This record gives sequence, structure tokens and C-alpha cells, in this order.
Amino acid sequence: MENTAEGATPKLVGARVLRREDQRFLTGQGVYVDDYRPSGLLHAAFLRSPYAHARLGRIETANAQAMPGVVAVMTGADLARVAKPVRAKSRMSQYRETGFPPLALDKVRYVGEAVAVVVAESRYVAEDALEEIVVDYEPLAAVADAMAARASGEPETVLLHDEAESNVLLAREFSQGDAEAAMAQADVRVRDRFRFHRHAVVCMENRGCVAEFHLGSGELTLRSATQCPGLLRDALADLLDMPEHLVRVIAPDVGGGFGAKSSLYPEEITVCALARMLSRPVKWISDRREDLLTSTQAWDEVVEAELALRADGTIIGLRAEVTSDIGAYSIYPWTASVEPIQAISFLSGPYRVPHYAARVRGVATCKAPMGPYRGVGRPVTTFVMEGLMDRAARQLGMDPVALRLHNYIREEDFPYRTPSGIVWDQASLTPCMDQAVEALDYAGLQAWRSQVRAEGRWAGIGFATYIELTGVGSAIPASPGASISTGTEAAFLRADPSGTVTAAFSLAPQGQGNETTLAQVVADELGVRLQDVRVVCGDTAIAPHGSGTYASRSAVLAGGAAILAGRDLRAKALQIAAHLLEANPDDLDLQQGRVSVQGSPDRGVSFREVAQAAYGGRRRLPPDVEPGLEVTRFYDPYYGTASSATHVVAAEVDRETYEVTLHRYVVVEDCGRLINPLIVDGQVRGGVAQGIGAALYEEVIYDPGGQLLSGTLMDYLVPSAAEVIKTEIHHLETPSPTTLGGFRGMGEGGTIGAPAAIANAVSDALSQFGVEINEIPMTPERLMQLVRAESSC
Ligand code: MCN
Ligand code: SMO
Repeated sequence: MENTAEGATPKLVGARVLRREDQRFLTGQGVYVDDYRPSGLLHAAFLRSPYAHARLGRIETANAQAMPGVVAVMTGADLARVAKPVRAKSRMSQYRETGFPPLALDKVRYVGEAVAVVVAESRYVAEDALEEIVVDYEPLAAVADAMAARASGEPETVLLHDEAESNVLLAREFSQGDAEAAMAQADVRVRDRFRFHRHAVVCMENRGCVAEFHLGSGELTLRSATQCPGLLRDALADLLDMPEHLVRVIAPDVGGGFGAKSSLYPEEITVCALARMLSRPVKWISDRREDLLTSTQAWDEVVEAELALRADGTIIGLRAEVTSDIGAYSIYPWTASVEPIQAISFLSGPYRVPHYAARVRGVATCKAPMGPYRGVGRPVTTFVMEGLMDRAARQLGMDPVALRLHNYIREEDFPYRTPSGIVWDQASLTPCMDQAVEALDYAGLQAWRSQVRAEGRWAGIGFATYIELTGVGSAIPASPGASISTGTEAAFLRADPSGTVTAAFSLAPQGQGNETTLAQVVADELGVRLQDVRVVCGDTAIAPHGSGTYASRSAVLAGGAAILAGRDLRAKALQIAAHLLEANPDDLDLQQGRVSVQGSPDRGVSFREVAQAAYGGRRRLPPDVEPGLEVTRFYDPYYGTASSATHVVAAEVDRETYEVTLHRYVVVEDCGRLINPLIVDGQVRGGVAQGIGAALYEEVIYDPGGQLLSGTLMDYLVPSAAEVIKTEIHHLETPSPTTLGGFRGMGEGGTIGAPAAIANAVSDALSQFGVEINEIPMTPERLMQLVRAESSC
């Protein structure tokens, strides 16, 4: 049932309400950063390093400065006088903190790093003026390969950050039990070296921002295509040394973020500093090439892993060594640890793994900084663990489904503590797989595979199950010891005298549909119609304190805050209504914007009349009730909650072209109580599409000198609709036992499961050659080489 008539169903949570924001998105009425054109607007363009690693000498800016239309030129030294360098802090013991100057100071460390900025009356003039700036670069050897840079023990000849004294900016180990002994006792051991290449985060809208400084009030306003207005506000106040209440950050409509817009960027700081200095609005909009060069990139890990099992298929141990290429800088606020730490925290996945030993090292290289990308760490860990499971199944002669079912964390094991100390509250692992097998018609699909193979074609089936931590509260800080808060969100609700409701959140969605889902939650809790609730996101001057949209947290955190605030407002509305109706509040019910007295349905009052009374003076209010109808509530789910899914792929590899075609894609997932199944389905589909891109097409390539070879969308392949198969989606709906509302997060899940499931399907399709996929993306060239190498030996 698609509910087009807003407010038609009394229970909105759970209904397939159409996305209300789509009205403006689909009719071209969305308002993005670049649509904001205040009068007196100036345009910034950045001079970017052509070298991967070089010492900076003199920067000659006089000619650029003298060009008509140029208002200002700034170098790193100029900027350093008005803004502090970014330093992403963490208390992690083996983390080396380094600085990230918004404009390069003594050195450049990757191609595309900002060296100077020109502000001019138009972007054209600004771009032209860049050509007039002369920079003395003294080229240095590039650190291009994390594995080589890691080469243990050896003194590093080329250091990226002198202050760190090593290119290994972080290291961490986790262990539980005795993984060595488990390896020795195993009946079967499978191991491999997995390579998950570097990926770019491609959004429809590039990054961009506009800063304004109001001389009269001293207020700085930054509009940015960001996921995290709250985090930016805190950081900018600090870096620009401004009182925090004079800094306002607004995320307008944003066309995709996927993690790359969750960090603080050099351009945002620079543009703010310029606007303040010039007292004029300054805009910077990235072009696609700048975006591919400078937005945070993702994943890029080598994982050497080994799994030990008993002859009956029981897992007894796992060990792994992860090397993570973190690029040139540690990004704020997450630090360079965001990807690597997840990679060893979640490696054991949905399985009972008694003995575990894993180590990760994050190595700085001359590449764009590594940051979060949909799934963070878990696309890689799922690829590795699920790949090992299939290798083990083949070696044991077991069905991959049976081996998984045998090892899943069982219902009675929850809450389950993983070897890295994460606690899973509860998840539907076996039920997801059971339902997947049924939905697939596994036997039928196996028959399809046999038939295709009988025709001499290469077909395979791949499974992947994952479990993920979502809606994380304050127990697990994003970067330990840093002064940022990511564990709470808040909801501000205000009923106007006319009975309409404004719900403000610090979240800043980029396509997730939160304007619809949060309105559903508020309308249900409060008891008003959906069309009477307006959700406002992403303006720090309106919203209560919070950070933003990332880490699959908004359903849990903002949803929880919305429930608390909705309940409070309802209680107060009922108190006022009781006074108006001369009834007992306990006998009243508020639904669809109308308060009625239980048992006598014609006695009632509208929410509008209640709201009018709330602002209408003391005589209309109960004696002990203060005027007004608004409330702010915070919610902290503390640990967060587990979501899980099984993905199944049937795929075929073309014998001539080595192209992979997907034949079927089935997802069975459990994200707890569903707020809006239509939106959740869309999220799963989008996530799977990105996972398909990761598995088959997308790869950031730098040459050994650190030049980016995949700097356009001609070279960096993202899948189009033609490559994305329609995903069949099934939901299990087990309310989370630990979150208010029972919601679990799911915005990243599709991307976590897809690369692993597709890789396993391809391994299965090529199993006759003994090929095991251990490298992603599976380009036709790679597959051809694998098949040829195996066929020739
Ligand atoms: N939802 C629901 N019921 C649930 C859980 C979620 O109806 N039980 C809804 C939520 O209300 C929300 C959506 O599903 O509308 C996703 O919710 P959630 O899992 O809480 O994730 P967030 O809203 O916090 O979104 C962040 C997540 C992340 S981390 C990335 S990366 C990502 C993703 O969302 N980036 C996206 N999905 C994206 N979708 C779009 N279109 N664009 C991005 O940049
Ligand atoms: S990578 Mo999502 O913004 O946490």
C-alpha cells in the first residue's frame, strides 16, 4: 500500500509513505549550495599541487593580485595567521597526531592539495589568476605504496610528516584467546591475501560552500554541502577562534554524501577565513576533477587473513594482518583511524570466533586523505570473512549455506561480545539466511547454475552475511578523547498557535528521506496529521545541538529524540486540553490532530485550539502549566544496536569478455522496526548499487609517482542503471531490544554486503579453474588473468 494521501493512516510508522522531499527534488526546486547567490558574492578558486610530494619554496602572487577583478590572494602562510591548522585528535595509544594545514605550509603531500586561493569577482577571473601564481616546488620522492612504506623495521627514507617520525600513523591490535594454538589444532586452515582497492566517493553534487560574515553582528554563516553541520560549527569556531554562538552552519539540500561530506575540509575553513577578512560572501564550488582529486577516498586495504576450522566446520580461530593506505592526512574529526580500526574490529563478522588475533597499520601515502565511505571498514571485512568462509566450505566439501548456519552467533548467544569488544544486542542471522534460501528457491537456483554450466558457461552463486553496529551512542566515541560528541542527537518540536508543528534536527540528510521518516515518527507520537509536521534539518541556528547524518544513526538517534519530544509535547497538549474540556488528562486521546474524551467521542477539541490556548494567556491554561507548546529532548542510545542481512547473488562471467553479469540479487535484512519500508528499500537498492560499483568497476588509480590516473568519470567507472540489477528485498522486523522505538540503522548495509556476495558468486562461477577472488574490483582484465594463470598451471 503506497500512502499518497498524507495523514490518511493513523499509524504512520511502518507505512510506505512517499518521500515528501521528492516533490521539490523531482521538480527542480531543491536548493543546493550553488543556488545560493547573495549580493556582493565573490568566488574562490584554489591553486592545487601538481606534485605528489614537494617542498614549498617561494610563492609569487603579485601578478595574480594585480589582475582586474581579483580581490585577494592567500597562501598558507597568510592563512596560518587567521586560522589554526586542523589536528585530528585521538587518545588511541598507537596513533600519531599530525597537522593538516588548510593551505599547504612547508610541503605538499598529494596531487591536488590546496596551495593558494584566489578570490575574485567571478570564478573565471579567479581561475585565470591561478595561472599567474608562480610556486617554487622542490620535488621529493613520492610515497605511493602503503605496503612498501610499511616494510617493517626499516628506517623510512621518505617521511611524509616529519613530526610523526614514521609513515605509520596508527597501529592497533586485538586479540582474544590463543589464535596461534587454534591454528595449530585446526583440521582445516584457509588463508589468502585480500586486496580491496582504493575507491572514490562519487556524489551527484560535488562539494562546495559559501561563507558570509556579518560585520554588524559578527556572525559567520557557512552554507556547505556537508553531512555534519554540527561538527563543522564546533570545529570552525575553534579553528577561527570565534565564539561558537557566532558561528552558524547550514547544510541546504545536499546531493549525496556517502561519507565523503562528513569531514571538515580545507576549502571550508579557507572560505570562512576569507569571508571574515573581506566582509563579503565567498563561494567555492568544486568541479568534478577537483572532487575526484581532493574529496576523501575510501577502503584501500590489504588483508592477510587465515581461518581455522574443525573437520565438522566449526570455526576455532581467525588471524589477520591489515595494512591500510590512509593517504596524506588524518582527516577531522574522524582521524585516519576511521577505516582501519573498523577493519579489524568487525572482521569476525556474524560468526562465533573464540580465538582471534588481528593487527592493523595505517600508513600515510601521497594520495588524497582516506575517509569514511558507506559501510566504513565493513565492505572490506565482509569481503574477507565471507571469502574465507567459501574457501573453507569448498575445502570441507560443505554447502556454503550449511557452513554459515553452523557458525552464526545463535539467538541464545546474544548479547554477544565480539573478540574486539563490541557487543551485539541481538540480530537475526539464521532467520535472514533461512528466509534468503526460501526466497531464492535455492534448489531451483542450483538447477539454473547446473544448466548454465552444462552449456559450457560460467555461472555461480554467492552468499554474504554481515552484522553491523548502527545507531551508536556515547559509549563508543568516533575518535576517543577528541572533544566532539557523536553519541547524541536531539529533537526540537514547536507547535505554532495554528496547530502546525515544526520539528528541527541537527541532522543533514543527503537523500536518505529523513524529512519524511522523522515527520512520520513525530506525527505518530504527538497524534497529529503528517501534513501538519514540517521537518527542518541541518541549520545549527535552529536545531538543537547535534552533529549530522552519518554512521546509519539518524533513525535510531533522531528517531529516539523525536519519540521523546513527541511524547512530552503530547502530554502537555493533553494537560491543556483537559483544562479546556474540564476532563481528566488520563481520559483523553490525541489522534490525527484531535483530542477526544474516551467514551464520549463527540466531546473534544482540536489540536489547533489546544495550541491557541497554549499561547493565549493564563486564563486558558491550567494553573500550574506554563505557556507555550515546545520542547527539546536529547537521546543517547549508548551502545547502539546490531543490524544484519544476507545477500545472495547469482552471476555469470562471460567466457569471451570476462564481463560479469548479475542474474539475481536477493537481500533479506533486519533493521528492526521499520519507519518507512519504501525508504528502506530505496536505501538498500542504492547501497547495493554502490556495492556493485565497488565489486566490478570502480578503482582509484595513482601511478608510482603519485599522479591520479582516474581523475575523470571517463576513467573512474561508476555503474549506470544498465549495470544495476533490480534487488529483491525482504524484511525481517525484529525490534531492537536496546533502542527507543526498536529501530536499527541500515543506510550503509547494501554496500557492506554486495562486494562480498558478488565476489563469492564469481569465485563460484570460476571454481572449475580453482580461481578464488581476492581482489576488488573484479575487472574483466583481472578475471582474465586469473583464469589464464590457473588454466596454464
Ligand atoms: N529507516 C527506516 N527504518 C529503519 C531504519 C531506517 O525507515 N528501521 C530510514 C531512516 O529514517 C532514513 C533511512 O532509512 O530515512 C536511513 O536511515 P539510517 O540507517 O538511520 O541512516 P542515516 O539516515 O543516518 O543515513 C546515513 C547513511 C550513511 S552513513 C551513508 S554513507 C549513506 C546512506 O545513509 N549515504 C547516503 N544512505 C544514503 N542515501 C543517499 N541517498 N545519499 C547518501 O549520501
Ligand atoms: S560513510 Mo556514512 O556517512 O557513515
